[in-house]
Amino acid sequence: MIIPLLILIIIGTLITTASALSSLLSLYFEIRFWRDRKNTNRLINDSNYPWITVIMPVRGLDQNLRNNIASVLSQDYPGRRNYIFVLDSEDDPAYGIIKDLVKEFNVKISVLINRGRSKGEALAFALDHVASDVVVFVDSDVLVHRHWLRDLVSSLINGSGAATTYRFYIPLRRLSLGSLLRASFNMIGITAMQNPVARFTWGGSTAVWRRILDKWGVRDYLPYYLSDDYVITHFVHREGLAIDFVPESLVLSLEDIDIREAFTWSVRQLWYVRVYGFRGFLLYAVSYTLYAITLPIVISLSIINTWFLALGLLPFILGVIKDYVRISSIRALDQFYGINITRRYSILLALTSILNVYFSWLAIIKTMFTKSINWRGRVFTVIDAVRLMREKPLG
Ligand SMILES: Nc1nc2c(ncn2[C@@H]2O[C@H](COP(=O)(O)OP(=O)(O)OP(=O)(O)O)[C@@H](O)[C@H]2O)c(=O)[nH]1
Ligand SMILES: [Mg+2]
Repeated sequence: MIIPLLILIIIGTLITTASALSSLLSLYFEIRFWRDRKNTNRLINDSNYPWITVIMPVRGLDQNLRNNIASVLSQDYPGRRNYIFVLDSEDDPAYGIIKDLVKEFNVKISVLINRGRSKGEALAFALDHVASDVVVFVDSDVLVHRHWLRDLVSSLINGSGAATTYRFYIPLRRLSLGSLLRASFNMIGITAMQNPVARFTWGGSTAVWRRILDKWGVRDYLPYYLSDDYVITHFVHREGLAIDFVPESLVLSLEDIDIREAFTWSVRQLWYVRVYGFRGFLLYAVSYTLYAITLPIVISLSIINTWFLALGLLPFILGVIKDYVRISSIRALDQFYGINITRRYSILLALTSILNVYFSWLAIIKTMFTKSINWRGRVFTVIDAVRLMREKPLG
């Protein structure tokens, strides 16, 4: 009886100490990231900004579509810029909205129709119509500020191969637990962006030199992958150039969502990671399992000594502080963030990180058994994704 109890205490202490230490390290890295970040963007002469083409694939009506598109078009960018919107059909409900909206802007805009089967096919089609030095990919569900393009492209001028950023979710009309959980879950992407090893060119907002896309024939690969992020990241690495993370260009996604939809959404996000980056998925699964089992372990051990409870709660408290530091740093980047992300929302979102440990863990478990996803009305299975990938393996 004594020996099994002793083993339980030792294992329990090791697990709780590991998760307390790892959350302490995360907090340290978070503080260091925001403290050491340098912004050299505003020093570049206006005449150095290259000619760019912004490509937005669109399928369906995003909740804030009109404002999102208007923000992407209303840019304070010193160089020449074109836009390409690419839809799958004139019957798409977004088509009329885009056609109407673009009349209000005095820039060169093409609205193209590609009768394709995926986002990748739409992007490949749009790339056939690009002649500029830089391509900027942007999703229809993001709201940006006026310097978004300038800040992204500045990073390319400073020497990176691609400049990327990430999204931050805020509710559009009403705050709900679903919105908070999705927003909290989504923040793992910002963690990945802060680390050069885990960083990827996020398709929702990335600028890349066209010569890299042309040299490696990226256009020909895109239709074979459900994740454009995966393809472009691969080829920027092949080129030997850095992918830079530009927090100044963070985008906001204004959407309302309930818990059930937020869960399905999270499973879909993890499903891409499982299919295209299995090692990353495993790492994610192990670290969330560690966090998730900490609480039941310390609750059992607290029968012996209540200090175990204090040790076990530490990772959760540190997690809340880390998220609050992150959100406050984002709010301080620009008025755009300070106004749209309220203080009340920041506090609630940081607190949601506790629930998110279990939400993410359940989503990871569900993803392991998910054979197909539904992405904007299209169903894709693991078999489809793997078959497609094998037809055109990344060289
Ligand atoms: N033309 C076209 N556009 C698509 C298709 N599927 C998605 N899109 C667009 O591609 C972009 C990304 O789609 P989302 O559904 O926002 O993707 P997501 O799951 O949020 O993933 P992230 O890329 O991480 O934001 C949006 O601009 C969509 O409108 C498609 O089949 N055809
Ligand atoms: Mg999106």
